[in-house]
Amino acid sequence: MAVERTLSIVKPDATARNITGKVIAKLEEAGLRVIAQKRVRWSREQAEKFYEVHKERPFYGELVDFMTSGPIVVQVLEGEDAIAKNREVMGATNPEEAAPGTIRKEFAENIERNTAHGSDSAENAAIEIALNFSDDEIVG
Ligand code: 3AN
Repeated sequence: MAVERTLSIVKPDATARNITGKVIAKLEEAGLRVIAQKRVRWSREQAEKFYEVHKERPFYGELVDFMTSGPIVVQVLEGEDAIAKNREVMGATNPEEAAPGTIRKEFAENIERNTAHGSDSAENAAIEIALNFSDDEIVG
């Protein structure tokens, strides 16, 4: 295992319900450290760029609508095996399939409004972090 960084997003369904603290507590309890964080509202262009890999998927337009529907909290998380650990604590994409105790099992409304995002590989983590943070915003 190695110390890794990953990009995490607390999505608009969570900011709307005022539960960002509860979501972030789960990440911290799993041993992940928030080393950069900001609450922002994405433009359509930013959301389209971020989810470019999904642009051929049928849910792409709705996903962009959702991710621009309200503020989000973007974070860089750091820790041992952070990419896999973050995805483990988030749970499966579909909350109906998510394990008990995971963020999505406890908080997600459905497969789209699923509360949290976490990078799925080291390569994507680096890309997603660079899309959202400048080096001087990552403060440790
Ligand atoms: P994950 O976020 O678990 O890595 P991805 O990368 O397959 O899942 O999907 C990215 C985002 O797209 C999800 N977090 C969810 O908001 C949305 N999404 C995925 N699959 C669907 C679907 N079948 N219908 C609607 N939205 C979806």
